[in-house]
Amino acid sequence: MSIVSKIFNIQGMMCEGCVSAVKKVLEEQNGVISAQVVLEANTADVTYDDAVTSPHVLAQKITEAGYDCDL
Ligand SMILES: [Cu+2]
Repeated sequence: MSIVSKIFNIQGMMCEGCVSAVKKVLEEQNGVISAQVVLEANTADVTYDDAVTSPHVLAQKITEAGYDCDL
């Protein structure tokens, strides 16, 4: 188990509702401890256990929620 943080760049968030949606999707994933989503910066700072999940999985979930995410 190794706790790490990574900042994801997200495109397509227009309001605080989007921020809440992205935060919820991320925090529902196994291994995610917390997600701080910032609308103005178009970022999500995610703290997760990299033995359980990965940036690839998390970016995929953000994409499935309807936003664009570059790693
Ligand atoms: Cu919105």
